[in-house]
Amino acid sequence: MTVTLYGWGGMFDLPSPSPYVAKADMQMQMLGIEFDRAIADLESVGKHKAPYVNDGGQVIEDSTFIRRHFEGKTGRDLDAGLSPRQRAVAQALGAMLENRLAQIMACERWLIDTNFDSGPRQFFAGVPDAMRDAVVAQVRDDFRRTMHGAGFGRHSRAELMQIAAADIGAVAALLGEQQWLFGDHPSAVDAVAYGVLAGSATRFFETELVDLIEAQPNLTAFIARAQQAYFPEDRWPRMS
Ligand SMILES: N[C@@H](CCC(=O)N[C@@H](CS)C(=O)NCC(=O)O)C(=O)O
Repeated sequence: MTVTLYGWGGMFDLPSPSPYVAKADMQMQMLGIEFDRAIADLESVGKHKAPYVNDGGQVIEDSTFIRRHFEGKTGRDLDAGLSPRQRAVAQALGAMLENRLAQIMACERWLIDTNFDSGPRQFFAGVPDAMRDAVVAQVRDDFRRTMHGAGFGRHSRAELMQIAAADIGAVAALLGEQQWLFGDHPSAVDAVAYGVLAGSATRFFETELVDLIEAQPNLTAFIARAQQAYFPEDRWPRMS
């Protein structure tokens, strides 16, 4: 039965522009799932977000539930080697990265004009010429409002970088000299960390996030290690 992961591939010098798509891709590989990759159609799914998966006709939305689905199906646990305490740390670390650092990363891409123009604006290339500017302005306005509501948009850029520095420092301290966050073998949160850290570290964007990560050599080595192991080549179709 065919399994397809829907998202987006090679953009912004990354295996995926979305940390959540990269996470799901990496976790499905960790579980040994054979799958195809296809460009997401957000209108076709209830949550209007990617990643989502079609597993033989069953649609699973959200990277969290994609992981649960395939762990259930394979009878495997991506955190099998972790103690209860390590599992708790992994849970907290994943939440910090996805719900805070990834949001700061998104602000850097969407709210800074030069970054938006070279980056997210590309998502709208397929919108008819006559409508494109209005659609871009609307979506960007929605993003700005969402970030204001969540609180991130109320901070100065310098304040956001202070928060990011603390988060990045925490991941670097936890990783230490280890290969993966909990030792010699990758666990689920390594995929979360890869998606968010690689997305923050890409030199495609002009952001202090790059400097914050490059100041931690163990994190740049971690990103390179994960990329080599899971994304040695781009297997995603091009966006039309
Ligand atoms: N909690 C979701 C987050 C997914 C998410 O935010 N995806 C973004 C791309 S990074 C998206 O689809 N955005 C489209 C939109 O909001 O319209 C997950 O873990 O899968």
